[in-house]
Amino acid sequence: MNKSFYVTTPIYYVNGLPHIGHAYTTIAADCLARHKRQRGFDVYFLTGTDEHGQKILKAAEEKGLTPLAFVDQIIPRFKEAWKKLEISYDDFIRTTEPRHIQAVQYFLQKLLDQGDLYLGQYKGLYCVPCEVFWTEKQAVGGLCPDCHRSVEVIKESNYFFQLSKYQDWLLKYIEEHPDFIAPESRRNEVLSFLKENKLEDLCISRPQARMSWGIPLPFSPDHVTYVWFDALINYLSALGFPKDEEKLNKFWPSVVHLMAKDILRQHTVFWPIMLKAVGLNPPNKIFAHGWWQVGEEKMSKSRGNVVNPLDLIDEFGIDVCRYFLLREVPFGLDGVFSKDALIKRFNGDLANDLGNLVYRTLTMDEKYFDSKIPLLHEESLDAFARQELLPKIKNIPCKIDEALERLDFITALESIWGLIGAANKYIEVTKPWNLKKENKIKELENFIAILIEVLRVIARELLPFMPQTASKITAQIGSEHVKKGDPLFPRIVEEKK
Ligand code: ME8
Repeated sequence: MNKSFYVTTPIYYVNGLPHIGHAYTTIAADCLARHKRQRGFDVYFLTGTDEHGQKILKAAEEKGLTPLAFVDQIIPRFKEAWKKLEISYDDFIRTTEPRHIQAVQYFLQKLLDQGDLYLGQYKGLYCVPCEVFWTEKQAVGGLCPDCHRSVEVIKESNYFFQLSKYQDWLLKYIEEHPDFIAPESRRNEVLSFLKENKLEDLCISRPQARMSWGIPLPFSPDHVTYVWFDALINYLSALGFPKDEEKLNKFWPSVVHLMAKDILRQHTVFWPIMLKAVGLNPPNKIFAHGWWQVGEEKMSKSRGNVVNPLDLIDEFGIDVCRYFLLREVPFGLDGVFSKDALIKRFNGDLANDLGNLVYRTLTMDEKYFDSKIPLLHEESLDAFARQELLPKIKNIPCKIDEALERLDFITALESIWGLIGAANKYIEVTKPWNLKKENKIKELENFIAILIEVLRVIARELLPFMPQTASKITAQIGSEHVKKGDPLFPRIVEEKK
């Protein structure tokens, strides 16, 4: 039986269009999904949209539309963006779908029936744009600590979920499972939060009279579900929770949830406790990456400083964007987005290293062997090929597996570029034109054959990261003959500033 792998992105708010930040998480998830598929796993890759809550209601009102009409207009824009970025998701969940609403209502009813929910009075400071309640200590000067806008005082009767009951269990669970929250810095952050604070019970409803756009509580139609409680359950509703036991057993809990650090607390505190309460295991891994910034600021819709991934694709191509985002910044740290940095990667790693290797190899094969691919005789390879190329060819899959297990995209890519570098060096030290001059045809055949083998390995291993480039290379080195096309990455001449 195949092993299963489930990977998710956050479900994005649809009060704006996707930007580079959303594309980043989604590309990372896509890369993992493609990698695992390639290694024979049964993969379920989920993305989707978070469509309830005050933020969406407000955005719809501003456009003079009902919330559903508003979200229905935005969803195709998300799907188009993901299509353009070659995102190979298996499922796209919308929180307005019946399958999700049923799952949320089942969840709530179960919690109520087993005594985990109670009706109480809520008084709090609420940030409308962020949809988050803050304590007085957090909302310094009456401002939301995240977006720095004014918070509102809200008093109302609501349902609460007893998080506090599960605090000790959660702390112990995190301590005993070192790989559950990554990177390490985020794990430590959650651990100190849990050690230093007593969890307050979570207010999981909103009065319908104040905020009507949400999933009604099955036992109290005067209330709708708090949007975060609703949203987190998407990871289960996509698996057919609670009815589809087969799918659930197959993919839960072998899941990696990807997101940025802004929504770490909801995923590492609320979510595992919610799961525990309904008798399910926590997810295998929660990985919170860093933020793409523009200058000193986080890139975000509300700050209006976003880079549209579609514009970037039009200018540089999909694979260049994918490569840049995964290669430039360690997954887990913040990074500053700049076109200059992208062009530098393009001209260096892509044009000079990869593009040149492919083009030179195909050109030589065309010139020396009329595009026919010579046979490889491993036993008579020269010392450089045996010592520098063969071990790399053999070790790369394992190195990539190990690196991607840790979501270390850079190390995975570096192992591919290590082989690219070695192959380029091989061309320089071997000087094939001399082999030709000296009529050393066997050596020349082996030289080209091993380089083509290198390209094959590169195309295979690069596929999860740069699917278009990988297929182009594969097509160029067909079965018996090569088909040299144009250079893959013609250098970009930088404009003078
Ligand atoms: O939080 N850098 O949705 P959202 C990197 N609906 N990643 C970024 C980013 C940036 N500057 N900006 C956004 C929500 N992201 C909820 C999620 S899940 C059950 C509910 C990415 O539209 C990153 O993945 O605000 C971040 O966590 C997510 O978009 C937030 O998306």
